[in-house]
Amino acid sequence: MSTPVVNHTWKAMTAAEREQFDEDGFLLIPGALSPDEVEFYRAAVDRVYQNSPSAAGGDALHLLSAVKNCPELAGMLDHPAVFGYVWSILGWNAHVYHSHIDVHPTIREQKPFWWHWHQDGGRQNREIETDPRPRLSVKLAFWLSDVSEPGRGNLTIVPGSHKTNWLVGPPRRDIEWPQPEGAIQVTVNPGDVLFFDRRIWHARSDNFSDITRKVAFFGYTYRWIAIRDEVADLPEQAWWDTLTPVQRQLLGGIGDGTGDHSWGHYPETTPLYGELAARGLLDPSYPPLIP
Ligand SMILES: O=C(O)CCC(=O)C(=O)O
Repeated sequence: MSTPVVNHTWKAMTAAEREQFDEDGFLLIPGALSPDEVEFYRAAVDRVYQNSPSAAGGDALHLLSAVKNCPELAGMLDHPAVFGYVWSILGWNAHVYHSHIDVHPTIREQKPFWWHWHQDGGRQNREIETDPRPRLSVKLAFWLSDVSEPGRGNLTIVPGSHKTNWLVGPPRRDIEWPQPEGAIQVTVNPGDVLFFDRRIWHARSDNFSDITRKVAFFGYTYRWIAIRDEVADLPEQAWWDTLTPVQRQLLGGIGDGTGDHSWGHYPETTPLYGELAARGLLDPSYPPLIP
């Protein structure tokens, strides 16, 4: 497993990007992956799909714990073309709490209606009382197939909806209901990355095209929020030692089991803090990045 070499300098998001992200709830980063990287990651995802029970019937695959199930994707965790967006928002005390690989072949027959619209975070949306809800997590979607036209299983979003707690929808998810006002299908090319606020109202859409949709999602949050992915046995895997310390942090593997991973008291033993400090990227004016 050797990921194509990428030469990107780590950089913080610009003030203009931060403003746009705050306003729209997402940023599209075109061409974040090189064609070689797209080929490498797509081949890895194809292998996972072919080895899954979905392959026999040409069914969709929605597989959680992306790196556990496809270690070749580890380079996406802290991909230098886009990781700066993550730490610029969350700071250094972060990990990946939820990730998934999605393969959606062509749909030949219309499926029964299902209202897929949601904000990420599950119970966070019921159990936190503020309006708007706090951001808490952000997500990167790495697109590996051509979704440059609507109807290809595009991610559908309502731009600017991330500070709205309630989206008008059906009384039950299986009751037909029109798309929310302002919804757009995000159009992307292989290698594009979408960075989004977990609160943006979003939904998967059906793929009626001949192109199988392939994408990997990585959700990042603070280390004091539990990891939903399966990570407990990762340090026992043969490939674990090939990861960088930052990648291991992102997969929950820092600390001696006494609790600091999920708390983050100690910047000096937290790899992402060390990397940002060494690169002069800590920022006294932004609380999550104060040196
Ligand atoms: O697969 C998609 O387009 C939607 C993904 C999604 O709903 C999510 O990342 O929460």
